[in-house]
Amino acid sequence: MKDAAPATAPETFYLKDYKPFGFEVETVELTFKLAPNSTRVLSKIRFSPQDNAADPRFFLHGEALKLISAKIDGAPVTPELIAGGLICDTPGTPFTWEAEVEIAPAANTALEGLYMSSGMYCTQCEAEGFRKITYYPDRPDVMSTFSVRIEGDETVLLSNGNPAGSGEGWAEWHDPWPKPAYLFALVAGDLVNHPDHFTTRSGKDVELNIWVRPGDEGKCAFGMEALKKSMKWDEDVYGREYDLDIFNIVAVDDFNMGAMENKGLNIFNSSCVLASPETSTDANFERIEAIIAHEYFHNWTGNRITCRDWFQLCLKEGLTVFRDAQFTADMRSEPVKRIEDVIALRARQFPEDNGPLAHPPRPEQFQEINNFYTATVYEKGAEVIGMLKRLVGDDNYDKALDLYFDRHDGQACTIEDWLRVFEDATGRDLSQFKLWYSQAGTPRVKVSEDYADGSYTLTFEQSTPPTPGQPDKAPRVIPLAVGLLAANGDELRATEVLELIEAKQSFTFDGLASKPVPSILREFSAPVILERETTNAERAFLLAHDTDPFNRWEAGNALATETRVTMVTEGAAPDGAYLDALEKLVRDDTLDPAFRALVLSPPSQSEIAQTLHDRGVTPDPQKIYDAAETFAQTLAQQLETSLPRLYAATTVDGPYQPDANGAGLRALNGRILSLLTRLDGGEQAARQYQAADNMTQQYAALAALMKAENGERQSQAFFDQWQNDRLVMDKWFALQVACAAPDAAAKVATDLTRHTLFDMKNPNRFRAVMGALAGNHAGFHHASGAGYQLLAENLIALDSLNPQTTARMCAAFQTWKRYDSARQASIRVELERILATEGLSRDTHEMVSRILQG
Ligand code: 0A1
Ligand code: ZN
Repeated sequence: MKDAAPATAPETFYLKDYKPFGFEVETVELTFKLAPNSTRVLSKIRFSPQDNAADPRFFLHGEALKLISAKIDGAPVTPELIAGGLICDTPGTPFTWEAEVEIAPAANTALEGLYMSSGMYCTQCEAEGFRKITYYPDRPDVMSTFSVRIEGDETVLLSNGNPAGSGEGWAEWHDPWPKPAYLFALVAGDLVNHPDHFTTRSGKDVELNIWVRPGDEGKCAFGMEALKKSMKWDEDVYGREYDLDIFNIVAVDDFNMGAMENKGLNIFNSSCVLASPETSTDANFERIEAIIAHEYFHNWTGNRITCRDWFQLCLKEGLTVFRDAQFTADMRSEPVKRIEDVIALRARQFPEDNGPLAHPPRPEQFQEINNFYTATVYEKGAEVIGMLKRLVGDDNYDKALDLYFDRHDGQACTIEDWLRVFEDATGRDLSQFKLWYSQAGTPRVKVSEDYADGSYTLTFEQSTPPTPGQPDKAPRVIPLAVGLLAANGDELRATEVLELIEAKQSFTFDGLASKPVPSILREFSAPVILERETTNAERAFLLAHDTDPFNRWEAGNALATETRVTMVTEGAAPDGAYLDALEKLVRDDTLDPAFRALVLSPPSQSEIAQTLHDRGVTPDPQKIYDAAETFAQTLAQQLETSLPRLYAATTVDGPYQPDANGAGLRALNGRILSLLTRLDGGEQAARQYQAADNMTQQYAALAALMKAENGERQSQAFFDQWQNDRLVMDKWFALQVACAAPDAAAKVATDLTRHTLFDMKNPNRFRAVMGALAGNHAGFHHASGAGYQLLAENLIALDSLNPQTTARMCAAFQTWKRYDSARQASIRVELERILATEGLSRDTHEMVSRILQG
């Protein structure tokens, strides 16, 4: 089921070329006769030509389909089969198209269209997978109601919408809400369910189910609670009610992404829904809650209001990520969620935005849309909405959203529609703001300050480095949340949002008795890089006193970065003042443990490499690794006398609960344990491992022990205990590689690819090993080039099976221009080797070409 190799240069699609489809699709009726190697799909589709349909011929997408028969209004027709679909004459008046095609789900390792995973049938149609199921106008602006009949031997036969009848070996479904084909879904398998129900605020009873393979039914309760909380939250906060009689979630083992919001039938990567205290960590629980919410929230932002075309992807994804972040903040801790999101943004989106793959949240061209499910579209797309909300204010945001739902329900929309809603609701001109959607790159905001006669002036200068295809950028609207502190820590000015609209602009605060300490970009009010000359003393002051929790953490993060940079570049010892500040903070029991854990978590080695590169220093991965080790060892020694007390004080008693408070304590406890292990050789960690009744503590202990003497033995014990649990085994695979020393990482990963439980066709397992390799900074970038070579070999092997996952993982090479010429040369060899692979997919071809060119 591999995509055909691009014989010539692959076709590029442009936003500016958008044209509506010439026909309306009134109804779609599908019948599936399931068989692993020869599923028959019968379609009966009612088309009516639109006024603008000058051409009576129509084009339907179709890929990897065997056409058995086609009819128009009951009479056989012979369409012209072309690459990517078919062309057929039509009567020029409303007509019924009928086709029968054959497909082979068991051979579909690309996991797009209808495929099989562990014996069950399932589908993935976003973005353009429906065309692998039958001939159809597979574009999001073509919306229709679907009726589906499934014939198969499986005990559970599911599709979108409401059940419309069932019997021995068949089931029928009807979805009353018009939808694009990318939201179509079908599942058939011998599954078991975890049932529940939810009463909507208007009193409608909705049947809820989580469907899983037998044996997994004990891992559904948490996901179900998350679903009910999401349904309630969307009613309370956005006024959005669920709109079908039933909501089904299915867990599948083989899935390219996290989950999919198919109408009424969400399909989840099992790693993103199955949870139990024994097998899932706190981080897993939090992620599962967020993804369940994300998919559920799509019911309104994505499904009821969808995208006109795939260039508008961030319309649904940015908004839905923003909504799920609000939900998590409400369910857990707002500042902690914000800090976590900014860490993730810097780790995933900043490298993208500042490298060869940079693109605007609304791209203007693509070869393969699957390559644009990116951190920029999702996370930066959400940041843009956060800025909009900050600029118009909370009440106006609510007003605009109400108008959006009222005005556009049932439509396929654009970013222009979205912004017009805000303009109409608030009277504000958003033409400059719109640049956030069209310009790539992370803006730099340089700050300078001046104080005289009680007046304090902040001057900001914005600029954005060139990105592929965009050498020059216009100034954007940047909301800068700023507060001012007095030297004793008192807040002189509460947070105020300054609107930077010029390339250079000043703001003055009057009536100040002395020069204040500014706290700029509070809550990370815009996705920019702030450049300001400051001192470690001032950073330490903000770490101790800032009233904005985000900026408090940010000050600590900046101190950590500075320390690490001077260790790498000057061979300096860890900064004593910073170590003292950290110690004080860690011991401050009045602070939220989750916050303390975050302050204690060092910036990633990759982030240090980026900082060095930004400052004109070529990063040496081994030196960065050594500095990280030295710093952790020094910190452990500094805290030596307090560690046992802190460990005891942060140990959670009683049965495990995956709530935010417990998770925060355990996060801090885990950080302390890893420091303690550096001093006691793993004694405490071994005790914790033995005593642990939950995966969070078991895993934390194992991770700490991996570098200690008995790491290997412990890892074997973990394997023996969990070898039959797929999701826990993914953790085991990943941890081996993540913890490997720089010169051993490639070898460890190579051995793991030869392990009997390694399965390249399972994206989770592939990512566990190869993703961990790419994430082991010093190991991946080891001077031998072995890491690069191993990843390239595995990407080449995977490409013929699963182009989508291969292409996504090519991004591991996107930072290659940061490194020295020898490393760049080794990476270039690997990228060119991938590109020269015969039959390379369009997906991977596009990614590697962009990385090489940028
Ligand atoms: N829309 C889903 C993510 C998703 C996207 C593409 C997929 O296959 C190419 C699968 C899932 C979401 O945002 O959760
Ligand atoms: Zn989404």
